[in-house]
Amino acid sequence: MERRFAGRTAIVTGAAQGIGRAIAGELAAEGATVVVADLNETRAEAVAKELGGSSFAAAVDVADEGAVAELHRHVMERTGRIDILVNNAAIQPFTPWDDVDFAEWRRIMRVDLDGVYLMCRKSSDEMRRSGYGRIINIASNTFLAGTPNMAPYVAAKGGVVGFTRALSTELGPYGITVNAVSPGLTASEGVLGGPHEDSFEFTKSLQSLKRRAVPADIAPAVVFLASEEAGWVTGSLLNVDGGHVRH
Ligand code: NAD
Ligand code: 4PL
Repeated sequence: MERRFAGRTAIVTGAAQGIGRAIAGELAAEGATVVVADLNETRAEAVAKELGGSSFAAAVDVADEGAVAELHRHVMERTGRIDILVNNAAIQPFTPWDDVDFAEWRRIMRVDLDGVYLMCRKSSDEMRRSGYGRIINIASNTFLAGTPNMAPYVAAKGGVVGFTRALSTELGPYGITVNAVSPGLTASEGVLGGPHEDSFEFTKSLQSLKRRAVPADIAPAVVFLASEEAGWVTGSLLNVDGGHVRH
């Protein structure tokens, strides 16, 4: 196994399960010290243990400015560096748009958009100091498709793509790349057993590739963008959805 990430520290938010967990696994397998950053501390601890090596768990609510600052203090104290940030944590509610009240709209924005801002704001300070960084924001193909019953989520993910482009401009001069990946419907723990489970058959009919995506289908694209080899790619959106929206 190649060890492209030996000596690197990678923060992966929402890594206690699903797509984040798959990304954390691939980065750790190639030598990264992965910070399994998640609201769910118990599951994050279990994943960190499974990753082994120098990886560790950290409890964080990405929507809480103080908690994000504390996470960064903790990671810097433990590893002295932040090379890779994967903003993967998000909530994916499914509600007819006119049943979403303003409080619910704000809750989704806080986690899915503000959380990405808060994490980028703090991690990029450390990346600027070292003159190297890789930021990968997990968007969604719902932004490209305008998927029904997810209006606040689609809006937040559109914000993530816009912020990715703006931040790539701001951080390029410091040797930091900023990219986004947009998965399509994927069988994560969060999706299985939830309201999106019923969408698999219809989504499969729209995809070029006729099966369900699993987290392992998404992780390699993220790992590529986290690698040194992706150094000339920035401000991009890489769509990974089996040919659903064909972006
Ligand atoms: P999931 O629901 O299975 O897991 C999400 C993880 O994030 C959980 O461990 C949860 O505890 C954590 N989390 C939630 N809110 C948090 C917060 N405020 N702070 C810290 N951690 C928090 O998710 P998934 O389906 O694997 O999705 C991962 C990413 O991929 C998300 O950004 C999602 O929007 C995106 N995505 C998913 C799909 C899909 O179909 N699964 C499709 C496109 C995009
Ligand atoms: C196509 O990001 O991309 C449902 C739920 N269907 O969260 C998503 C599709 C969902 C998606 C998503």
